Amino acid sequence: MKNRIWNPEMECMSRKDLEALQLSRLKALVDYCDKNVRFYHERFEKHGITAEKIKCLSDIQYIPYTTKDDLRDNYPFGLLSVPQKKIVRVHASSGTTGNPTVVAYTKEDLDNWSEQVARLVYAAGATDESIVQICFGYGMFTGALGLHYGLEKIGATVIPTSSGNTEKQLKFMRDFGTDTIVATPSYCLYLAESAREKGIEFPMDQYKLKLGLLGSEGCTPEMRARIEERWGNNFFCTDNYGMSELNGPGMSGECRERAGLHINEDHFLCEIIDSKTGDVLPEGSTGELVVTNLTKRGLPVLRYRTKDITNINYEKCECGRTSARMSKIIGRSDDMLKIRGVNVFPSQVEAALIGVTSISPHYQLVVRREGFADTLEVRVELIDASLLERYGELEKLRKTIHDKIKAILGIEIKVSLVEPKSIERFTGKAQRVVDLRSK
Ligand code: DLL
Repeated sequence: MKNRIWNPEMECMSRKDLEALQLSRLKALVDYCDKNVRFYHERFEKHGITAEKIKCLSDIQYIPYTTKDDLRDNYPFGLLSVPQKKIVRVHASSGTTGNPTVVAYTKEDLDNWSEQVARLVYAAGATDESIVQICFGYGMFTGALGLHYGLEKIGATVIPTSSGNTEKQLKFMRDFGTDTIVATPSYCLYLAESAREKGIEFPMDQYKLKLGLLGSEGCTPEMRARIEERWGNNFFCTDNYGMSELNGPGMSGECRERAGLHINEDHFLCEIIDSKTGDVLPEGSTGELVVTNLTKRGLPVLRYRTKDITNINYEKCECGRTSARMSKIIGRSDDMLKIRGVNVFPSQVEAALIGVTSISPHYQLVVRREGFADTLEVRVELIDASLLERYGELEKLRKTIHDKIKAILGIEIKVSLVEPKSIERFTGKAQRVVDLRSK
């Protein structure tokens, strides 16, 4: 399939023109926040920041970071920059503790958001002929409505099935001839497995799925290969990244080259920082992504600390776009597990597991404190329960998995092989880690 570009003027801009646009938008945003958001006004005053003092993009470093706690402390509407009557939509993302993070959109914000998503879904291969089933939960989560509006913008036929009810999802897929799915990678895989289970009644060739617009959680290349193989029929999926505080989906996504996630740089100014020291890192470094949403007006965020670990490549892509590309998210600086001094990301374990035969791709990491040491148990589901009765084979499999994970993480772990379907399934983001250390 040829690489198609929704908005060539913006997506293929020269870096010089792009940076000039970013600078003028940054100055306008600083001025806007200064005049309209007390929180930013007070911060700017304290640090002597004014729009006139921003002379080049790197002057952004004089602006303090905004964090999730800042949004929570101003719950629900303390960071609004317009009277409530100008707000046309509110979303929220729940955290593990404290108040949810509330985000709000003006009419103009929704238009920008749809444009951002339209570019990415078009780059992935969706068109006005696509029939798209959105299996993200509609509600306070930004995923469903974000993709919904962007896909409608390009003229696709949108089927808002929302999350859950797997039987019905599969029925609509077959009956409506759905060719594109929007879901988390884990749910997309779960649907494929469920479709295969019903294989005799409804053979796989009854499904017309060709494209998966996946996102909202990590997906290793190995996991992606598994999803594509399970759906078969040349199913192709892309990784899409975003977060509620930055509108939702629409910040970045893969094109058909799948060589990094294209950032909508005219809207999002990105930096990579050292998450411990807060220092901005040189181009090409891996670290925490910090994003300024240059065009957001309802509830603007400046230098937002995403906690997501990635790196950015500024070279032109084979697809023709000049926009920078971020690598797949390597992990979060805060879901990163530190086990006996070693950083562990769930995605590393996933990469080790996929490719091992006889196990399903469902796994769980259980962290415990035993005495003074932290221990990691990796629970992995078998495909065939009868293996549990064949001790020799079971032990061999356990050792294979153990050695693979140990080689990657460099620490001792315990591997438990558990019965098929005993690890909880999620229709939203999968919860891979059970941390029992504080219990
Ligand atoms: O997950 C927005 C979204 C919806 C993106 C649908 C893509 C598709 P939140 O619920 O606020 O927003 O969660 C944001 O999810 O900081 C990442 O840690 C993680 N995340 C999102 N997309 C990816 C991805 C939406 N493609 C948080 N890969 C972010 C890895 C992702 N992690």
